[in-house]
Amino acid sequence: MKIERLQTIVTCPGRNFVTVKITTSDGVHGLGDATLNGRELAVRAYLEEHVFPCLVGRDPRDIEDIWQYLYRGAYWRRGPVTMTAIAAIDMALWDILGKLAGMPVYRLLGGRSRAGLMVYGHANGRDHEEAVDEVRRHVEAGYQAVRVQSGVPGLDKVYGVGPAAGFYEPAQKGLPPEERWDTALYLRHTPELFRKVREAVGPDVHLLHDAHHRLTPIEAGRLGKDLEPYRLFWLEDPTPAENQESFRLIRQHTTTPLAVGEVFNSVWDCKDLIREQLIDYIRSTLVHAGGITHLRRIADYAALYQVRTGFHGATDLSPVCMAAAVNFGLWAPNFGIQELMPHSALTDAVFPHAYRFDKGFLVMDDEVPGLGVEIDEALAAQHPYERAYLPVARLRDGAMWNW
Ligand code: CS2
Ligand code: MG
Repeated sequence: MKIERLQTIVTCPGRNFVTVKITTSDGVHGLGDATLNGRELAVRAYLEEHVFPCLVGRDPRDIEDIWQYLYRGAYWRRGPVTMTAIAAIDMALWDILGKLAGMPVYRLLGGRSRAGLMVYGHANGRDHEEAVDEVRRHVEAGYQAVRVQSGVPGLDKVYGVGPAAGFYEPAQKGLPPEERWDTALYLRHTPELFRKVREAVGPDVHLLHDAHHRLTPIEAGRLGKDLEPYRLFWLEDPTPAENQESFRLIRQHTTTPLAVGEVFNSVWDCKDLIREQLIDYIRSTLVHAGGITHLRRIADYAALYQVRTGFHGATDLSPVCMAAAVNFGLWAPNFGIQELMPHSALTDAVFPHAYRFDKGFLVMDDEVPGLGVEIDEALAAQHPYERAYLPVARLRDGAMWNW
């Protein structure tokens, strides 16, 4: 059995997705998500120009050797483009292996550790009142965990808040929109938001918040401490994590659990955070951190230090990645929680899949071989790529900041 054909399928059913399709000499195909929000065509070029020619004729079942070949053989190791490309190949090969074995990928990993994956939804409001209403709506819809983001008085636009309650798609067509940021205003208003939310929904709903890389370590420690009365499930991306030791300072000041990692692309980005137990959840995801093969290593390393998974699951991760995440989460003994920003009906039509939302959990009932996701190539072709960028943030004085 050989890898016979490798393709990238770029489609934009409301937002851009890049999908790898690998077809074997036996006619079995597998899919992998290769979407890197705002840099989609860089990954496509890396795959088509530098990866695909090296894989034709290889045995698709040699998943580990192909992973090592693409990682060590690149010489220029790591980085989001390289590791997203490797991830897509890896997911597609696991999909093929599952189809060959006639079983879902979670069975190849070691079977079910749980019936379903607890998910958290996104309650976004332009002001506190709208955010509280959105939390209530999610609780009524069955969510047991809700991430809460709101506008900040004095700031026009804030990460996580769209033009209307609920919906939020950060990537914008055209050139990167510029947003103004003011940490002092954010630090003043955020604890009040959670006081109101906790008052509205009571103590049992898991509440999460994403600081989205915007604070310094001491500011993150202060916010974590100010949020302690509201007992968050986690405070996410409190500060940029290139300097992993900066989390020591945050940890000194707060017991609010910390989650980080959606922008990480290998275990080397989080090894010290995990080993020193500076975080509680690792968010690295299958599409940006080397696929199932590498995330298994990260999850097992994290388990040694009682760090749980909390995979990224925004709308720029396609249903292919989400299907892989559900398989992974059904198996992973140290699964923590899975982010779920539901895709649009059109995206779900382009990527029919076996996972589904059920009372606050993602479940996969049928024993669908492989990842349990497909792509409707004809429908995908009706929605061509449209360049789009994530916003950038500047401070009030105009200096670039972290979006
Ligand atoms: C966010 C994402 O879901 C999250 O936690 O950080 O919305 C992130 O901004 C986007 O995935 C970036 O493409
Ligand atoms: Mg985030």
